[in-house]
Parts: sequence; structure tokens; C-alpha cells
Amino acid sequence: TRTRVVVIGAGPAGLTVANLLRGAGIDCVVLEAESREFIERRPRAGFIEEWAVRALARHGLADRVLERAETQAQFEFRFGGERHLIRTAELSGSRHFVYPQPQLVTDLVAAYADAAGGDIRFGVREVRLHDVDGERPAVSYRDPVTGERQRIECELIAGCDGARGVSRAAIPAGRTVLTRHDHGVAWLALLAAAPPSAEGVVFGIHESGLGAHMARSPEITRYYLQVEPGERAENWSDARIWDALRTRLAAAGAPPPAEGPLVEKVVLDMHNYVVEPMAYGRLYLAGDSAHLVAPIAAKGMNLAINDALLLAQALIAHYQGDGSGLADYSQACLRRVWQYLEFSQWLSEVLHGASSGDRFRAGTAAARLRRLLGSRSAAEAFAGLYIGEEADL
Ligand code: FAS
Repeated sequence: TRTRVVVIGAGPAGLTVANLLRGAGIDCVVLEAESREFIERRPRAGFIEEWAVRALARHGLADRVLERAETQAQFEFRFGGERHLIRTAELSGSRHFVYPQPQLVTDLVAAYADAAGGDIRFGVREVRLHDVDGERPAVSYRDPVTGERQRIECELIAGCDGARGVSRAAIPAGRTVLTRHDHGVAWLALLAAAPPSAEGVVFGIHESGLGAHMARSPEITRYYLQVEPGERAENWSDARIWDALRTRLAAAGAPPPAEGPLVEKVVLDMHNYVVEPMAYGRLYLAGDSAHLVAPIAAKGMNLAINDALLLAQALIAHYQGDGSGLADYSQACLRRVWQYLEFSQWLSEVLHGASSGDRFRAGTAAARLRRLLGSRSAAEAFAGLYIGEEADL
């Protein structure tokens, strides 16, 4: 078969690109390795920044978010047994929308496949990219039912297949630079079937390590516990987990974490990478396929949406005869990627300095907190990046 654009991957990036292309009448096919049921359930990100919700809403893709999502106007630091509220909405004028990624994926698949009758193929196997820098680009895959190899001739390819996809590998060595940064910590990511025990997000900064609480719904709460890099989830019994959360989130006047069954325990290595440029020949990367931002500042999904909005805009302009968007695409994405990486690194130092065992890092982390809590202008600058409004510099 033939189409204009093949989108590889049906995550937030790929589905946003596909919906905007469909809306502009540009023919595309989405190829997804997993089943629809699987991607609509996979627990991942939890916050969408207000600028991203407004952008999706402009394309009619945010009805359910706007109808259902709670918004968060503040969060809490806890350290030295004290609670410190940061009123992000008042400081930045914007809010976080609490909306689990699987729900956004469900909305975006429904908009593309059901409402707009878009072509999306689930469960594809062994996806391969062909002639990416030539005259006859194509993407082939093995059909999950017949086992036959199917080939789709196209003009452009959107590589939206995440951190373990195949698109990035289709770029010949030496054509891109991969930059990695490791925060030197790991987080034990937990989902508890328990009600939240605080308003929204709490970062508990403690010399034994960070403990974080993120209200997700009346029944589910996300917790994170800083652990040693390479730590294994099975070394953390439920009792040990709740004990560490109680210690690290303790503060005067704050109730202890409400306990409940732990339905997810996974160790996330807090590392980042960026691929530059995010384009090669007819292939354009968007989202985690081009950059991985450790979930310290809840930026990964928001960056994926930003890339996808820029790529769709550039592709639509291209088909209207203006190729400048595609030419500038990578640079335009990387501005926000580097701002969010810098912010994540800054926040990581604030959260992990006290437990680093390094007096310089502990001292500078404490100084950042004092500045943040003591200066209105420092708090406004922080809130602008935390909520993502000031990130295209
Ligand atoms: P995705 O990985 O979401 O989507 C890629 C899609 O491509 C997947 O559906 C995959 O099945 C498919 N695919 C892969 N290989 C393929 C192939 N060869 N052929 C066809 N399809 C293929 N971000 C935040 O902002 N906040 C958080 O709290 C947060 N928590 C996270 C927790 C975990 C455990 C993980 C793993 C990630 C978390 N992230 C978080 C980051 C995450 O949300 C990503 O940033 C986001 O999913 C990026 O979206 P996409 O780029 O669309 O990639």
C-alpha cells in the first residue's frame, strides 16, 4: 500500500501527529507493536501541563481531559520536619492537569481510529524502515495474523516508537550525536491502591533519600522512593517501603501515608538522553524515540506532545508547499528539550542533594530551597518551568 506519512508508534507522540494529520486531510498509517487493549492500560505519566492541554483542545483532542481531569495548583516540599507549600498556579498562572497517560492514549486512539476512521494497525511485528534518505522511503512489517511481510511506500516517516523503538536505529551511525546524563540515583516507582494522604504532590527531602507522593485518584496514589542505582524492586518488602515513606514524608501536622496494596513496584533508573538532530532524510523522530527525560519533573509525556505538535504543523506546512517547518523541526523541539533537561537536573539536585553524602551538593541544594522559599522572583521562575510555560527559550 502507499500513503503520505507512516507514523511508527501509538503513544502520545504518534497519536498526536496522526490525529493532526488526519484532521488536515493528510493520508497516514499508524503502526503499533502492542494491542489496543495493552496501550490503553499501560501505567506511565500522570500530569499534562496546561499549555499542552490547551494545544490539544485547539484540535478537539482534550474534551475528556477538560471534563474529567483534576487540576493541581500547588505542591509541597517537606524537609527538617517542616512543610513548605509552593503555590505553582498563583506563581505561574497555570496548572497541572492530573490525567494518567493511558487515559490520554485511549482518547487519542478513539479520536483517530473511531471518530476519524484513521488507519492504525496493532500488534505489528519486525517493523523495518527502508530507503530513509533515498527517493523511495518505505516501512515494512510482519502482519500479526498472516505472518506476511507488508510494505507501505510513503513520502515521510514519523518515528514515534519510544525509548526502545526501531526508528532511531535506522539513522546511520555518525549522523546523530547521542548525549546521555545520569542523575546517579534510581527511584522505586510505586502505585498503591490507597487514597492520597496529601493534596497533590509532596517531595519529602531526607538524608536517607527522597520520598515522593503524587495523588492520582481517590483510590490510587503514586509514590516514589529514592534507591541506589541498579537496586532491585524485590529487595524492598512492603513493610520496608511503608517504613521509608513514613520517615521521608514525615512533617509536623502531616498525616502519615495511607497504606494499601502496592500494585506496581518498578525501579526507574534516573537517566536522560538526547539524540541530535532529531531528523535524518525522510525520518523525523518525536518523543522518547529522540529523548528520554527521567520522570523527576514529570516532563517526558509533555515533551512528546510538544514534539508531535511541532512535527504535525511542519508536515502540514510541507504539504502546503512550505518546507521551513521541517527544516527547523529538530532545533525547535530541542529548545524545549534542553530547557526541561536543565530544569530536571536542577530539581534533581534539590531533591537528592541532602542524601548525596556530598557536603557541597547538600549545601547548595539547601541554598536553592532557601532561595525558592525566600524569594518571590525565584519562586516565579521555578513555577514557570515546573508548569512548562517558560520553556521555548
Ligand atoms: P511511548 O513509549 O509512550 O510510545 C511509543 C509506542 O511505540 C508504544 O506504544 C510502543 O508499544 C510502540 N513501539 C515501540 N517499538 C515499536 C516498533 N518497533 N514498532 C511499532 N511500535 C513500536 N513521563 C512523565 O511526563 N511523567 C511521568 O510520571 C512519567 N512516568 C513514567 C513511568 C514509567 C514506568 C515510564 C516507562 C515512563 C514514564 N514517563 C513519564 C515517560 C513516558 O510517559 C514517556 O515520556 C511518554 O510515554 C513518551 O511518549 P512517546 O514518545 O509517544 O513514547
